Amino acid sequence: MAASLSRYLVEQQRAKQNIPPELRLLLEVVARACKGISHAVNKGALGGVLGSAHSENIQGEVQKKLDIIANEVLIEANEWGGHLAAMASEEMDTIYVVPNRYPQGEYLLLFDPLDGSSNIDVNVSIGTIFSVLKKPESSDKVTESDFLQPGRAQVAAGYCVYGPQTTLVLTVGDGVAMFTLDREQGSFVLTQENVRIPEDTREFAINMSNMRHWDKPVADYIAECLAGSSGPRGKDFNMRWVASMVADVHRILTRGGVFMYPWDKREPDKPGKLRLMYEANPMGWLVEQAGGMATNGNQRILDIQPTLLHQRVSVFLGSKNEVARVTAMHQTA
Ligand code: AHM
Ligand code: MG
Repeated sequence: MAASLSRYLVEQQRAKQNIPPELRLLLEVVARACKGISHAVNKGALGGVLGSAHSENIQGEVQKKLDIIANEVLIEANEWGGHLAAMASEEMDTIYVVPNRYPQGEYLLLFDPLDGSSNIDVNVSIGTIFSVLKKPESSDKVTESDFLQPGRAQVAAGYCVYGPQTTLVLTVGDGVAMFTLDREQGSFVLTQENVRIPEDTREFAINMSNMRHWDKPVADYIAECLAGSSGPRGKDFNMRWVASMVADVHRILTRGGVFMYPWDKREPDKPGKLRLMYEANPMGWLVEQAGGMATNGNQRILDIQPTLLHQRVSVFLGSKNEVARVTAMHQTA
C-alpha cells in the first residue's frame, strides 16, 4: 500500500532524524488545514465562498472571501497544538502570537493561505504556500524580528495545489516529495519521491503584458527565447503563465521550466511583486531541493537577509541552466 503522509514523516525521522515529533505534528496539522481549504475551494459557489470580502490586506490588495477563510482555517488548526510560537501570513499585517491559553512551541509558521487569488472565482488552480522556521533560542517573547531569517534557515517548506487533483508538495531538506489527496480515504498519499527538475528546458513563464516595463536583462533574455530556433538559443520555446505561482511552480517541478516575476518599472520602489518570506523562500527551497536554482537576478533567494515581514523580491526560479543564464545576464548588464 502506498505510504500516507504520516507514515512518510515517521519513516523520514527514523532514517534521517530530521523531523522531530513537534515538527511532524506541525506538518500534519498544516496538511489537515489544506484538506479543509481544498474542501472549501471545491465547493465554490455551492459553499457561498466565492467573490470579494470587500477588505484589503497590508499590501493594498483586495481580499477574496476564500483568502480570509483559508487564513482562518490555518490559524485555527495550528494555534492550539503546542508546536508553534507564532504565525505570519500574507493576509495579516503583523504576526499572530499563539494565545496564552495554549502552550507555546519552538516553531514559526509563515504562509500565503491562498496564492493566486485572481484565479479563485474563475475555477483555475490555486494553492497554499508555507514555510517553517525555528524560533531563535535567544528569543524569549516572540516578536516579528524572530521571523526575519534567511530562507536557508527554513526547516520545512511546501505548498498544496488545489487543481484537478489536490497535491501537497513538501521538503524538509532531504529532497522533494509529493502527496496526492485521496478523497475517499481522506488522506494524503505519497505519489512521488525524489522529484527532480530537468536542468534544461524549452518553457518559460512570465507575465508578458509587463514587457514594456521590464529591465534590460529580462527583456534581452525573453527576446532570445522568442527568437526561437533561428535565434541565439537555437531552439524554440513555449510559454505558460497560470498567474498562480503554485501552479506554475508545480508544472516546473513536474516537467521543468523557468518562472520569472522580475522587478519592473510599474512600481520602481518595490523589488518585485512576490513576497520573500512566504512565497519566494519556500518555493526557492523546494526548487533547489529538486536540483533547480532560485535567484533574484543577483543572488540566491535563500541567502537574502530579510528586513521586513512582507518584503518583496524579484524571482527567477526553475531549471538550473536557464536560471543561471538569466541571472548571468543581470550580472553583465
Ligand atoms: P497573490 O498572493 O495575491 O495571489 O499574488 C501572487 C500571484 C502569484 O501566484 C502569481 O505568480 C502572480 O501573483 C500573478 O501576478 P499577475 O496577475 O501580475 O500576473
Ligand atoms: Mg501569493
